[in-house]
Amino acid sequence: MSVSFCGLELAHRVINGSGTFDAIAARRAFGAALQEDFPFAAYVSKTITLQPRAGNAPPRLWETAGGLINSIGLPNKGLDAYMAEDLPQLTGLMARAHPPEGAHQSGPAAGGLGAARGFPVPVITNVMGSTAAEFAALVQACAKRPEIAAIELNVSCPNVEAPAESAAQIVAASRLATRKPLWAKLSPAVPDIAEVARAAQAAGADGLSLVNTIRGLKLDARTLRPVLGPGQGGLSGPALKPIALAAVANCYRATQLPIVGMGGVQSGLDALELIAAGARHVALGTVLFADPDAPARVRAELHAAAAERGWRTYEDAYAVAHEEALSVGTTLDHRSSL
Ligand code: RRO
Repeated sequence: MSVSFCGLELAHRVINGSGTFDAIAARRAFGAALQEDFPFAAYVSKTITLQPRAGNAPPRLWETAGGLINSIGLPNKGLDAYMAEDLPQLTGLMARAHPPEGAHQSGPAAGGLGAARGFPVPVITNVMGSTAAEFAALVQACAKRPEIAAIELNVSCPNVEAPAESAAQIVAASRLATRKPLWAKLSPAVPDIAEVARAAQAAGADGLSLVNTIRGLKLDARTLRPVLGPGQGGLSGPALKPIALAAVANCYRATQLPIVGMGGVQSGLDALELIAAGARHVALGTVLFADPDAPARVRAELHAAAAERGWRTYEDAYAVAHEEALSVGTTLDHRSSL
């Protein structure tokens, strides 16, 4: 049984966060083995802009207590080269990508927490413009390509100046340009993310990606000057997890839109927490830099963590954080009898 997200049929619950896994480079490094054992249920591209961008001055990364600060600066070859060069490669790669044999278990994994067989991996293209009109132009170009299953609007990069228009205005302009599923990737650095999510939903968003990184600063211990080339960057990793959980919980309550939860997921329990807060899928990001085996490990741990609680299906875990608290001791009995 596949699991549905905004009309896409996905093999399981774990995908990648935009910009944290380069599938074309991985294919080059690992060959066909990558396809036989593709780690994600959907593939989200690095952010694409209208024009090519070189990215920010180095250094671009700083590992900090509890996470990573990046100021990558959206290096990408631009829309035309993405469409002409990368998309055909990604499509070929994903059409033949299937989850590993061993992942198709029954038992506690069945019914939505396990992986379905034989589903191609949809390509989600992440785009960013500097105005709503630029977003709409990018989306219009994506709309023409049947290989693109859905579009993620990056309205939340901490490393560039935000467009003058609101997230809702960007979604509204983009909505006019496509009937494909549109996800808005939101920043947690706002007073009330639920309000932004509600406005994005009213403007036509089909789903939400929560959350992007939050701006952080690292100073050199001796000079007390910024370490990263451009000064500040986006903080990701475990330090972001409580922020992501609150964002997912608040946006779930406000909109009931399908949510991809992300931010500091290192383990299956982290993933289960996001699902309990209201995420339908979970994305891995920073953990991939330290542990390339994280996708399979996180999925196995997710199944185990659900089974430990007597949860046999995904729906048993979905949004339980919003249910009235049960007294300790009755929780497991109550759940396992469902
Ligand atoms: O490329 C980046 O610097 C970047 C992007 Br587009 C983003 O959305 N989030 C982030 O932390 N870095």
